[in-house]
Amino acid sequence: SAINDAKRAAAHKAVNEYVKNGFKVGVGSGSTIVYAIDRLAERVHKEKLNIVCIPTSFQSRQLLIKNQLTVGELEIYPQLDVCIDGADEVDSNLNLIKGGGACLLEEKIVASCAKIFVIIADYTKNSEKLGDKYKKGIPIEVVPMAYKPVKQVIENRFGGDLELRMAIAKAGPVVTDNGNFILDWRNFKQDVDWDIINKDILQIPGVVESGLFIGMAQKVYFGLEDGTVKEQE
Ligand code: DER
Repeated sequence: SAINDAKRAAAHKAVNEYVKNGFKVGVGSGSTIVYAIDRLAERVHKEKLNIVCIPTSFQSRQLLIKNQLTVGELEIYPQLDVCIDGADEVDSNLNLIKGGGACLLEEKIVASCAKIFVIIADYTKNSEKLGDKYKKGIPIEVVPMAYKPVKQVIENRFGGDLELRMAIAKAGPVVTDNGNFILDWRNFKQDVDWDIINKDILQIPGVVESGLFIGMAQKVYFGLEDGTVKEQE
């Protein structure tokens, strides 16, 4: 499909341009990263690259192992050369909404440890303002016992509405790789200073992490419908 071709084109370009021999590479989660892991495996095999990959979820860990890539942990490699990850939406300032796959906590930790944070995305993620394209809401990871007061505090203080993310292949709410719940915050005001709002939200007791990645990404590769790749810095 055009979207999968776009994901693949962006993923391959990012891996080709940012991964070098000897690198410690943070590897994101989701569907776009699958193409990046394929290309990493191809390059390691063809070029005999010696790289270590640090996963950001059970999903990316399993994919790395399946592709016979060397898996590392932050405990051994706390400084990474690059982190490559997808996004649910990218605004004109390269601020991101992430967490559509409920992997935002480890993704933000690993991204924060990398010298360069590179995003790979198809054209449907490219927007002017956060909320223009991604309508499922800003994911916020919370300690399960606190999800109701956190929901109320954010709705009262910032507006919109937050919904506890329910699982599909499991009864009850989604439980993240780190044992937490996800609240999806919809109908939020778009003309706001996301850096300030994000910092306020992270102070609310019970909030573990938000899917607002503000000022973190240095580069985005957008796969376009015509198969080309647009780069934004
Ligand atoms: O859940 C996540 O944070 C994913 O990285 C998400 O932001 C992008 O997933 P996608 O590549 O499947 O759209």
